[in-house]
This record gives sequence, C-alpha cells and structure tokens, in this order.
Amino acid sequence: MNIDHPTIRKFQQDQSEKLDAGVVEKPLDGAWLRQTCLDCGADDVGLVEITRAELDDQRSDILRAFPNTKTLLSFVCRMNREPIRSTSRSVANLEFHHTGDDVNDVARRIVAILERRNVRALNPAMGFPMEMDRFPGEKIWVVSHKPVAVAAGLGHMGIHRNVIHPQFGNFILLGTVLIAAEATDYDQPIEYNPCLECKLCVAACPVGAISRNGDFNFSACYTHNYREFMGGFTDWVEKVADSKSALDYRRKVTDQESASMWQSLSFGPNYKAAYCLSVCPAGEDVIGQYLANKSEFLKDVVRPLVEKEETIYVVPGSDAEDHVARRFPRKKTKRIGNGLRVRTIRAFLRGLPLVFQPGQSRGLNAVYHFSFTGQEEIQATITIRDGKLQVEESLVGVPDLVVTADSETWLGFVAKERNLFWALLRRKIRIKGSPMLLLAFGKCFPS
Ligand code: B12
Ligand code: SF4
Repeated sequence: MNIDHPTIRKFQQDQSEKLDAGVVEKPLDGAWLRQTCLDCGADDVGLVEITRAELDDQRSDILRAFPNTKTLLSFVCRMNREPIRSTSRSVANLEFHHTGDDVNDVARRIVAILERRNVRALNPAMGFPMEMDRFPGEKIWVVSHKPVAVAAGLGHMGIHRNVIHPQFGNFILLGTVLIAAEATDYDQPIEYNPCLECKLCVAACPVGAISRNGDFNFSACYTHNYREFMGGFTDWVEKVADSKSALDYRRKVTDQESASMWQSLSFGPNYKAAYCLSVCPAGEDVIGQYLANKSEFLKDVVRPLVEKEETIYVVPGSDAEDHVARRFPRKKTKRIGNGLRVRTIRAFLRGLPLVFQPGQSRGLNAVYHFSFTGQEEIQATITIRDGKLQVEESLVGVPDLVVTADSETWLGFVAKERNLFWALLRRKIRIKGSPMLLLAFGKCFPS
C-alpha cells in the first residue's frame, strides 16, 4: 500500500487537526438523536442500551449482525386507521406496504446522517427482506423490533401480541437502528399496558390465532395470513409442479388465487388479514369512537370483517379449521400446506411450539421420550398435558411412549417424504408403548 496516497494523506491531516482542536469521542447526545429521528419522519422514538435485560434473548443475534452495537434506536411510524380497517384487502395492504417503506426510509436516513458524522450504524429491515437461507428452522429476521420498542418506552404488547402505543394504539409499524456509539441517556418502558383487554382481537381473528389468555397460535396465523409469502408460496409452487395439465392445475388453484399470487409477486406480498389490528380500540387517539358507542363500534368496525365472505387457508386437521367452521359460517376454508419443513432435529424440536394445536390435543396427557440416532444424536422429552406442550432436551420422567428414530428418517417422515409404516417395518423408527399414542402425537402437529 502506498502510504503517500492522497486519500491517506488527507485522512491523516484531518485526524491531526481534530486532535489539535481537542475533539474527543463523546457519547451521542440523546436529545439530538431522538429529534433527528423525528425529523427523518418517525412519529415516536426511544433509545435502549445494548446491555439492557430485555434484550438478553436476542443480544447475541444483534451482535452477530452488527458487533459494534452499543445503542438501539427504536421508532414507530403511524399507519392510517381507516385503510387498515377496510374489508378491501388491497386498501389495507397498500397502507401496510407504504408505512413499511416509510419505516425503512427513516432508518436509512438516520444511518446516512450518522455515517456523515463518522458514527457507524446499521438499519435492519422493518419486515422483509429477511435471511431466507435460515428458513424455516432458524430465526430469519435480524432484530425483533417488538421487545426493543417495549424497552424504549414506545408501548406494550397487547393480548394480540402487537405493540400498542399509548397514543397511536396499534396502528404503527416498528423500526430499529443499531448504533456503534453510546448515548447520553436512555428510555424506560412505560408503566401501564395500553391494552384494554376487551378481547375484540380474539373475536375478530378469522383463524382463532389469539387466545383470551394471550397465547398465540403461530401456525394458524402464518398459514392464512402468509399464504402468498415464504412457505405458502412454496406450497403453491408445488401445486404447479404436481399438476398434470392446465385443467388439473385449475382444479387445485382458482383463477382468483393465481391472479392474487401474480399481484403479490408484482406489487409486494399481500397479507390475507390483520383483523386483530383493525379492531383494536386501544390508544388515546383511537379509543374515542369505541367509548362513544360500543355497539356502533362493533357494527362499524368489527362486524364487516367478521361477516366478510372469504377463503381462509388452513392446515388440514388444525384448530383453525375447526374454528372457522364453528365461528364464521360465511367464510369457507381451503386446506393447504404451509411449507414449514425442518431439516434438522434441533429445528424440529424448536419449531414444535409454533405448530402445536392445543385443540387437537384435547384428552391427551402423555410423556414421550425421543432418542434420535444417526446424523443427529439428540434425546428429548415431549410432554403434552392439559392442552399445553413442554419440550426438554434430555430424557426426564416416566415415558408413556418411547420413540427411537434415525434422525434423517424422522425428518423425512415429518416432511411427508418418507412413509411411517415403511420406517417402522425397516426398524428405522422403533416405538415402545401404544401406537395410538404416536398417532395422537401426530394429530397435535398437523402440517
Ligand atoms: C415473525 C413475525 C410474525 C409471525 C409471528 C408473529 C409474532 N407474534 O411474533 C407472523 C407471520 C404470524 C406475523 C404476523 C403478523 N405480523 Co409480524 N412480524 C414478525 C417479525 C418478523 C418478528 C416477530 C418477533 O419479534 N417475534 C419475537 C417475539 C417477541 O414475539 P412473540 O410474539 O413473543 O413470539 C413469536 C415469535 O417468536 C414467533 N417465532 C418464533 N420462532 C420462529 C421461527 C420462525 C421461522 C418464524 C417465522 C416465527 C417464529 O412465534 C412466536 C409465537 O407467535 C416482526 C418484524 C421484526 N423483525 O421484528 C414482525 C412484526 C411483529 N409483525 C407485525 C405485524 C403488523 C404483523 C401482522 C399484523 C401482519 C399483517 N399485516 O397481517 C400479523 C399480526 C399477527 C399477531 N397478532 O401477532 C409488526 C407488529 C407491529 C406492532 N404494532 O407491534 C412487526 C413488528 C413488523 C414491524 N416492523 O412493524 N408476524
Ligand atoms: S383488541 Fe382489546 S384485547 Fe386485543 S389487544 Fe386491542 S385492546 Fe387488547
């Protein structure tokens, strides 16, 4: 390297001028940082230090993405309410996409401003794009914005697990900027949860993903809402691949569905619902209409979504399928696969809580011991009791069923690529206990 290069000379000269002027590295002024974020277009902002306890479960992921992170700048951009509440999906999706773009633009502008001040910063996406090479077995997003926003004092998660801002309600999308510098001061969570516990989100969700106690059925939401994203998309591709002719394809996929998939590919993927957000009356700016007349609010906001005639995508034998039949006579279900195929036993175990269907486990109280052999040698205890699932990575307690399985064969069976009876016959999978318990186990995790 030529150390007499003009760029190097200029840099060294700037450095010595700074030293002569007594410029020292200081923490960033918190007030300036917050105001800069608002000036860039955010509607509210807060700061969190990387050492904060609320970040314990994602600190290593954040540092993997940007090892110098010292401060997280969390911000929200407001969404317009009426478009999100619309029964026209095109209107609601336009609002999601525009606000999502706003979040990404704000974050990018902040990074540019910091970079011009020689402060390193990184802007993870609001939503997509994500790290698809990790899909579906590992976390595909860089930062979980929700816990950061909560730690930054921008609201709390409601029963529907979205962050509710005390003023704007849940009509917000979240962004985070990772900054390689400390700030002069940080924010703390707000003292109350803006969620009113009215349970309107529970009533409005077409797939029954939100329980009254705040449990969330990930698979139900993901299968319907994300029909035209990731796994839903791969399922559609497989339908194309499996079709013997155009006529055969048309028997499986309607013209409306094909056109909708084209639309998602052309204009950004379309969510099938976000009714939990639409109906939520929490937040100072939002609550007025609800308090003025609750039954009018139900008629005006909730009922049009609940009564909308539409197709709901469900996994066969899932709780969502039962829920639609029971609660929404005007909606019809379509059975699909959601493309959540795991390729390692670790991912299989980690993913079980996401696909567990409490309703399908009714009446089942059993302890399963799994010993995986071959490529991945892992032991696990899976307990299903009173509609709850527990997964432990060792053998504990007295089992009702013992399963010893070659790991590759098991993953093939779970992905529907290998036949269970063939595997039992070849002793690639062995069980000790009633085969009925294995069937009951499978019923709890339909795919
Ligand atoms: C994964 C994800 C989803 C998943 C899981 C939802 C969830 N409750 O976490 C699905 C696909 C179901 C989903 C749906 C929706 N999402 Co979303 N989603 C995310 C994402 C990428 C990460 C969420 C997260 O931090 N989870 C961690 C913890 C805090 O969440 P949790 O509820 O405790 O636990 C869940 C996750 O850990 C998840 N999970 C765990 N492991 C894995 C592994 C894989 C492979 C996957 C896919 C998921 C997953 O399952 C758990 C149970 O639900 C964020 C964007 C981001 N980068 O942060 C947006 C985000 C949470 N989504 C958002 C929105 C708006 C939605 C939808 C309304 C989409 C829509 N337009 O229809 C629905 C609402 C569903 C609901 N009621 O929660 C907003 C929420 C804004 C707000 N006010 O809080 C976010 C923050 C995007 C943003 N930048 O604003 N989403
Ligand atoms: S709809 Fe009601 S219960 Fe659900 S999150 Fe909003 S305020 Fe809470």
